[in-house]
Amino acid sequence: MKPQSKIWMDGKLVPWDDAKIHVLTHGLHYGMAIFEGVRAFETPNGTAIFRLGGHVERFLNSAKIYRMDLGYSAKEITDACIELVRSNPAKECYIRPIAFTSYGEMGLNPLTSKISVAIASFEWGAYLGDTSKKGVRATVSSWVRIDSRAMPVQAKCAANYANSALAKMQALSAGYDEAILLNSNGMVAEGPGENIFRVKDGILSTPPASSGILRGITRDTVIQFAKDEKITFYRNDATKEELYTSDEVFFTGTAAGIAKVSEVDGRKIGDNGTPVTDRLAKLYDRAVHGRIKRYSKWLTPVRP
Ligand code: PPE
Repeated sequence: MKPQSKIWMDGKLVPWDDAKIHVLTHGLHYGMAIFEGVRAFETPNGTAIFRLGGHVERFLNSAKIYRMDLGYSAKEITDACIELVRSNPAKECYIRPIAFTSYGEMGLNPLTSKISVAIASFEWGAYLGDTSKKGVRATVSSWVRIDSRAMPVQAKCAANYANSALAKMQALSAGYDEAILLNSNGMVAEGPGENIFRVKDGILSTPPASSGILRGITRDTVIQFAKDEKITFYRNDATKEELYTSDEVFFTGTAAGIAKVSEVDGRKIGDNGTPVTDRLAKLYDRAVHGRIKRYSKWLTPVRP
């Protein structure tokens, strides 16, 4: 990781190397950390943060689900993200707000812990590499996606990512690039850090929120594109064999962007072209870089 100059920590900007916490930090031991992933892009009007409002809202909702009192309003978190990006050298960056139960007492009860809030920004290339040509080779994991009866999937909690990491390691060990997790009903849920879409006979679809997924902001962006472009779109459940026989499959996420899938468990996907994925990926690329006027409402300029 290439260091930036500042990190926002508990209300102020501190030098990158000083943003440290104690090894007995409560959240490190019990998984009590909620976080976001946001990106800032270069636009014709300078660096701008994409869909910051939606990310801050989800951050506050994650905190609410875990009964964490952040002590900062949506506006304060928003302003902190802007100030941070402005203070750091990168023109395009990934922004990681995180809130966690901090150092003080050990023992499971999180309610006695103080909550720390930090925001870091750093350069981070496409999560799954440049997939525009080769595409991602994915495999359906034997790890089942966490179920909202056990853990709230809608909260972006660090603990959820133990499930993701198990699936990711399994996929990599088997020689694939990425995992696809099914839910406890055996239906397609999502990737370890991405939502998933498929295209069959020109119809775009993605699993509904009720399938136990994180309601992705990139997923929402793609749904909005589909509406605007008059692409037929449904939220519906799919089995893994429906993925095997899809014309196109792609992942979406802030880190991953729109990442084309070229294979699922040895079945080639998209051999006959990926016109819908390519069209949506191109729109996404242009929208985040401020090149489409109707989507400029999604961009918060860092230097107004
Ligand atoms: N599902 C999961 C489980 C998930 O972690 C993400 C984001 C998404 C869907 C897509 O959500 P959105 O970014 O709002 O479109 N994963 C974040 C963290 C990845 C990481 O490895 O760290 C991200 O993409 O920022």
